[in-house]
Amino acid sequence: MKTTSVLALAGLLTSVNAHGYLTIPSSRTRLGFEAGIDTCPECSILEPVTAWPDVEAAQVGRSGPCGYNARVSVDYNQPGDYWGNSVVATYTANDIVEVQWCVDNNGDHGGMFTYGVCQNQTLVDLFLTPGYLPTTEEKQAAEDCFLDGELKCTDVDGQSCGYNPDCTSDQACYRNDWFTCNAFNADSNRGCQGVDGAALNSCKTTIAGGYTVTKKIKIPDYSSDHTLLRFRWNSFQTAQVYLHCADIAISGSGSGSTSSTSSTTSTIATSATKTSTTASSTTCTAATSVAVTFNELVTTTYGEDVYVVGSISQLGSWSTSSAIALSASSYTSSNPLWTATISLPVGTTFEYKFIKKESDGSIVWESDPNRSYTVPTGCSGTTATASATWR
Ligand SMILES: [Cu+2]
Repeated sequence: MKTTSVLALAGLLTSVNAHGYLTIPSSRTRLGFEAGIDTCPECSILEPVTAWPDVEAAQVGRSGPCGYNARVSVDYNQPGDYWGNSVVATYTANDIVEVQWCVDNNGDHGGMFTYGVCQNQTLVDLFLTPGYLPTTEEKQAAEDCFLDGELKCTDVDGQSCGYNPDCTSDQACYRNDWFTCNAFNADSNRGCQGVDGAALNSCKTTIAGGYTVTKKIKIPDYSSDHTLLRFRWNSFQTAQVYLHCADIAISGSGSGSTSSTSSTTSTIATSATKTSTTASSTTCTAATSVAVTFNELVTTTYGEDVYVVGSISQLGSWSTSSAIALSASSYTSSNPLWTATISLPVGTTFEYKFIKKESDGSIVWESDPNRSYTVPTGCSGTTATASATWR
């Protein structure tokens, strides 16, 4: 009986084909997967909708800009225990950064994808408020804002931005500001997996193994302590759109930059009460160092301790014997948090990893690649947080 039901389930999964999700920066979906709550991160699907050839036609409905996974009944538009409460990456305005999603071997539907940042903080705050689930109207308003805040392929100097081979010049999909997968039926380097041409299982999916899809985006000239990067993939083959978001911060690009939090009057109900901290436009004493809190979710056993080690002297210059110990004072079985706060010079960019030290003295490293971080600039008293989950 058990075997039969497993086979039936496998058959179902195969018939619906799956799919893809945002992995770098860590999307809420990825965090849900790593926490064991989401058993199929590539299965958050908006369907059936018009996904092609008009890539902007679909209304996002319940899926919203962050995605709804019907398989596990998780709505990523609302912060959960493991996502949405802190940022996973801090970027600097106008920086060029690499982002990545993961397409499943069994569900590479071709098509096009895009990234976006919505610069209406009031609207985004609805998606950052614990206990608040945005309405369908609010989800659509946010998605419209993400489309307005598109991070165009063509904004990155030197990046090649092609047209989709499955799209003809008279169709709405004929645009190279979105990123494109290769031809759906190409003999080699087909579809989205052909973008990187990476090996099977270069990223994690749960159905048939994943392939990375990597591109560069330009972070907008905007600043926010906590906002969202939205990823959207429109399928060529199926009537499906895949939506995911990651919690990020964007620090201003230069001296004297002020928060560009939008004060536009929103036409939708703003039932949430959370407000973000906005930088004062009055002069302040510039911070020379910032207290950076490193939060790592990692389940440990008695006798294991967690440390952070990195490329700068404050983090031990990669020497595990000089690594900084994290505290387990807030650790619970449902929220296995290790944390440490370290004062670091503003503007410092470094790489780092978390490590576990076993009771016998042996070291367990996180898997590659190294994490990276840039200490934000700001007024004296500025603090920052780098949150992660063991990998
Ligand atoms: Cu699929």
